[in-house]
Amino acid sequence: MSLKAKDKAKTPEHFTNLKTQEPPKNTVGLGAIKSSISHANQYMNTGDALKLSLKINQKGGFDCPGCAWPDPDDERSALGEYCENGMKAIAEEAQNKTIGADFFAQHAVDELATWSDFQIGKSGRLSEPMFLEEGATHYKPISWEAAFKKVGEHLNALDNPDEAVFYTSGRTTNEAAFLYQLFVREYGTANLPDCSNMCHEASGSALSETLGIGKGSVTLDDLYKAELVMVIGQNPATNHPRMLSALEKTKKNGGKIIAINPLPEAGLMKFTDPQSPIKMLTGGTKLSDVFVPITINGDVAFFKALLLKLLEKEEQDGNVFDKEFIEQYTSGLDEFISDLKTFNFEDCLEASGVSRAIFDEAFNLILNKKKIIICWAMGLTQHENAVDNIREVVNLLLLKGSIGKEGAGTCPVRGHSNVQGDRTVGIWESAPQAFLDKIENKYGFKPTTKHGYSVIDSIKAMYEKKAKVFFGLGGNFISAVPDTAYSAQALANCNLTVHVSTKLNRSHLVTGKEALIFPCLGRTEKDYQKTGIQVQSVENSMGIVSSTKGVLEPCSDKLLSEVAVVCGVAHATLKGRSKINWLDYQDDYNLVRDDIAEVVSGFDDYNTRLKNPSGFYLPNGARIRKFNTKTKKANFSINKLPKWKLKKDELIMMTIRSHDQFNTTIYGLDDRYRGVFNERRIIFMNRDDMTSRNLQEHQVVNLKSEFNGVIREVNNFKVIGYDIPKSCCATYFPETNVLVPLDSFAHTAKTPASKSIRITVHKT
Ligand SMILES: Nc1nc2c(c(=O)[nH]1)N[C@H]1C(S)=C(S)[C@@H](COP(=O)(O)OP(=O)(O)OC[C@H]3O[C@@H](n4cnc5c(=O)[nH]c(N)nc54)[C@H](O)[C@@H]3O)O[C@H]1N2
Ligand SMILES: Nc1nc2c(c(=O)[nH]1)N[C@H]1C(S)=C(S)[C@@H](COP(=O)(O)OP(=O)(O)OC[C@H]3O[C@@H](n4cnc5c(=O)[nH]c(N)nc54)[C@H](O)[C@@H]3O)O[C@H]1N2
Ligand SMILES: [Mo]
Repeated sequence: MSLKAKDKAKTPEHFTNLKTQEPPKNTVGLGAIKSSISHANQYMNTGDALKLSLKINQKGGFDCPGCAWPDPDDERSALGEYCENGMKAIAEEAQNKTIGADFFAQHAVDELATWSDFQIGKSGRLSEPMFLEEGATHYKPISWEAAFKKVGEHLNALDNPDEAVFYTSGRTTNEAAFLYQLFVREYGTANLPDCSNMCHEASGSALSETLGIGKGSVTLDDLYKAELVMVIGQNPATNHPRMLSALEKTKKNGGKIIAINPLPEAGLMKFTDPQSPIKMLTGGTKLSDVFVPITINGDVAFFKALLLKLLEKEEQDGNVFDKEFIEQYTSGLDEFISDLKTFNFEDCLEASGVSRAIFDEAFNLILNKKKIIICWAMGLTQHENAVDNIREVVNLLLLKGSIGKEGAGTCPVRGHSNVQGDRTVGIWESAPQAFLDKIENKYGFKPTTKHGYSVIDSIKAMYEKKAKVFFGLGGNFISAVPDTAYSAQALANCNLTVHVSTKLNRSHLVTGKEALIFPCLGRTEKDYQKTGIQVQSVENSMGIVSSTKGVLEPCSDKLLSEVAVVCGVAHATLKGRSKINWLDYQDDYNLVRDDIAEVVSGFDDYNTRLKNPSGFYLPNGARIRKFNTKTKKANFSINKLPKWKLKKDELIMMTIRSHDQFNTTIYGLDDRYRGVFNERRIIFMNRDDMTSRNLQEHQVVNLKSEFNGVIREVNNFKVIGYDIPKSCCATYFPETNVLVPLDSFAHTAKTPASKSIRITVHKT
């Protein structure tokens, strides 16, 4: 009997032999170098590893597929501007093992689904297009031509283009992303959910409304010049390691750092730059001046406590707020202040879970600073009140006039290496009308003005059989999305699921009636086309667009670039009725960039400017105090305290990344900086919460979440006593996505609330 979709979607529940030790007090240094070399050695040959390490993030080299942190403008390390986890990302992509017809003939889909994500990822690079026929147990090879035709037939057979969903993950380059959204719009829908919906969507919503641009406002240079950097809900040592070098510079220039996080993440404490031999010997830099161990989702409360005390001081001394800035550039101060006054300081502080002593330390650092940067990531964006979290961050910056000047501003730290660029060039289910008008002017078809499905809406639509074809440009949809069992059924309800991928992942195993795998080139590989090797481009977290060009030979001659895949699908689907010569683009990506230059603001002379080895900055209103909001000013906002209360026995759980994973790609089974080795099925708990439940270290438990009367359950996790606030706990994603309710998401942004899930812990 074949496995049900929900069983294939779940990660296997067996243990891999947990070992724990005290978490280290310092990050990077020798451990990181050892770990990156061992990853490179294990999966790549030495020549390739060396070639890559010399070209990564170098001018004229390729953009690291690891994260979206920007490259220094002037002084890139000759050793290679890389980090341990960047090295793991490229070792994973550039591994020398490939899988094709033989592998899939040997392993049935049901068998592969019983493998762990770690095993699935280590099977090798996908090397040829594969097709899973209806009712078949194994994928079989298919030619590109037949595969494109199949997609076209399915899309053209739908009653309405809105019955198809086109997902994007944030590694897709600007060129591929632009063509993809163009195809989707010409086909007739705006169903363009993307990983950003699960990531920084809440930042985009809050920032657009308050500052008129959905992106951050600072550059690396600002970070170096800030008097104070606050790092909130972010674990840079693991997820943006090169940020630590920037923070070290902030400190060297006299800046202070406050970290706000339920976990004392090692990287927030102390850092040793692996590229500085002297630092390696002398033991590194202390990073955080104040560490605030906040309770999960206590951020609005903590900010309100700060704002109340700042207001009190301003009323006393009159020199805390930047009144000139407020007067000239902002709107809504009076309403904001009168609302703030309705809150009680003690209540807010209590709700934040922070002691008065630590509050005072943080407050004193903020009080007189005029150049403040606030950085944040998923710890703020993945809550039901995520948009409020970020609007409250903006309130603080506005009071301090800390926006649109050197050393000050917003810094949402993006995840995927081109997630920001994808949105800029049109991957957006609710794109602005001005953009759609430009498409119409340029191409002569009228894109639908109806908003398309976000990730959550897409899942519901597939579940309810309103959407019948799922196409994924990159990513690992089933493992990334919430509510695994429901979402698996949603995919299984489709007529066709298609994934454009570099590596095998669980989404290839939880399929519609028919399924296709399209293997594509990765960032590290040379992209040969008719007019020669192609360059592509990406935008980093700070709005700099730069080129990326692979250096290795493709791992198989049957791979296509993402651009070529999109052109192939578009041609096969729209043939005859398209206004666009799709196949021309794949021969010469300069043509794509010429189009982007015409359609997307900020890209004039794209092809010429891309030749600048450091890339170019996109316009950013907030940076120059031009706030493109409804009021044409920066807006203060009014935010409520979140009102959830835990039931007796309930804990609030955040799903986080270990040090050895990139989202759903599991590089290894260790989480070195948290002292966890060889196991992912663990739950970090406060030791008092363990005692009150009579739980021992490494005891095996099952976890349940209840939401609107529905109970979700996962089995087999080992308890680890950890330095985490009471009533809070943490597990790794994707293992616990099963527990994340689909209907628990950020208001207005629909980011799944995967950092605040109420659970109960049960002995087995
Ligand atoms: N190596 C590596 N690099 C990556 C990724 C990866 O998986 N691996 N993923 C990439 C992607 S797509 C993204 S979006 C980023 C993610 O980067 P991060 O956001 O750093 O990733 P998370 O592991 O989700 O960590 C969230 C942090 O927020 C804290 N936190 C959780 N809840 C709260 C809260 O309520 N308040 C506060 N103040 N803090 C909280 C957690 O303790 C944790 O330190 O990294 C990118 N870079
Ligand atoms: N519970 C919980 N869930 C979460 C999160 C969380 O913190 N907690 N985080 C959310 C966040 S922030 C994000 S961004 C999403 C991530 O969601 P996704 O972006 O969908 O997931 P990834 O794991 O990054 O995708 C990995 C797959 O991408 C493919 N791939 C890698 N490189 C390339 C490439 O160059 N081209 C193509 N075509 N494919 C490639 C590989 O096949 C690989 O298996 O997950 C979200 N889900
Ligand atoms: Mo992300």
